Amino acid sequence: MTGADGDVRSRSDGDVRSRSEEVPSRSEEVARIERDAADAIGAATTSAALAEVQTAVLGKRSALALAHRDLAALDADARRTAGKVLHDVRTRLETLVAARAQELGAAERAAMLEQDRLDLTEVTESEVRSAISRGRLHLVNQTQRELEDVFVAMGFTVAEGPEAETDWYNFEALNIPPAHPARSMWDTFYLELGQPETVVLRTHTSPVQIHLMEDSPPPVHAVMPGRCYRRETPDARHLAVFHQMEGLVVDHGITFADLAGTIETFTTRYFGADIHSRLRPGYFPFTEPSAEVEVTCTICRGAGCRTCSGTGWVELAGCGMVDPAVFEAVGIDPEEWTGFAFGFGIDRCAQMRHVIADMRVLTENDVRFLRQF
Ligand code: FA5
Repeated sequence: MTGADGDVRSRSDGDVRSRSEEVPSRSEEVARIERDAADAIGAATTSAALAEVQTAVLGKRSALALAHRDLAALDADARRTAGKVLHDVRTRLETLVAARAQELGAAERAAMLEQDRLDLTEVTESEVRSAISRGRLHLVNQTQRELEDVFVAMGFTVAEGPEAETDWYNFEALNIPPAHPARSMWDTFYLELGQPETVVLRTHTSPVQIHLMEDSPPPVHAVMPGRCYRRETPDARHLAVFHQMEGLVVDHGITFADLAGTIETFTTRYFGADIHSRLRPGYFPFTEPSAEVEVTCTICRGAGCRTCSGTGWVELAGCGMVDPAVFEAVGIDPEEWTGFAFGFGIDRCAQMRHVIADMRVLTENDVRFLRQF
């Protein structure tokens, strides 16, 4: 037996044997220390376990360190030779530890990356829960898209224009000069007064007609959806911020019959054949002749109620043949081109189609109402 205190130790029974018989030689002992240490290093399966093995096989209390201390008992020559052997063993064990540390570190990093990998296709429990309450388009936006689809199917393109308009686009080019009485029914919010131009929040989508005719020569077959603003006290059929779907057709030989046929086709496709619609003479400064499109009130089925102010009818749109003065304002020859225009209330269409007694619910954002659509 070897120990820190000498080459040979007496057995507990006090029976001392000769070195050659029972006690392993120094070199056998060192070989065993190296073998055991190498096995322990190879058996470590984590970096933390390896750190412990490193302390056990190379640290101050390791068998190797004790063997080194035993060298003191040897004479100078033997100490030098044995010291070199121990040094070489330490170097080899350190190399083994370093190699194993690299292996384990790489495996652990790979495992961590795998664990942290972001799987974008994975459906988590919270996603399943949120899918149940997933949002959707507001009824007005849904309606706008449905109206666009109906008109696109009829050969119209879709265009948009600004919500802040100069006085010229919102009024003057539409044949509504300053002080024209029609301005009072389209009173709105003024963003700038006069300097250099009056700028308003548009009261209707009709100014987009002007932009379109200025920007592209006829023929024109377009619808123009968008938000409008009016100085209005909200009630069952009116909002201060609402939406319109403008329509404009400019071509050769367009007549009122084309306008009436287009309106009829639209109302039948959007509301179904059961809805009763009519054109009633109306007045707009930018169309001549002009009309209003009305449908039987879907709330009372024509009997008269609060929503339709007791008339049994609800106005959905204004329309008419484009006034020659408008063509002249945008440089289109009214002798060559004719056209019609219309402006449907999108919120009003949604109201009648979905039988909503009071339009104000559209702006209240009550999800119990909105989630029905
Ligand atoms: C106009 O705004 C014209 N620009 C329509 C037009 C276009 C006529 C092209 C001729 C040619 P009016 O103010 O009537 O017209 O509005 C048209 C439609 O918008 C109404 O029939 C209604 O459906 C809707 N509407 C108007 N005011 C409101 C409001 N305050 N709240 C909700 N919807 C409204």
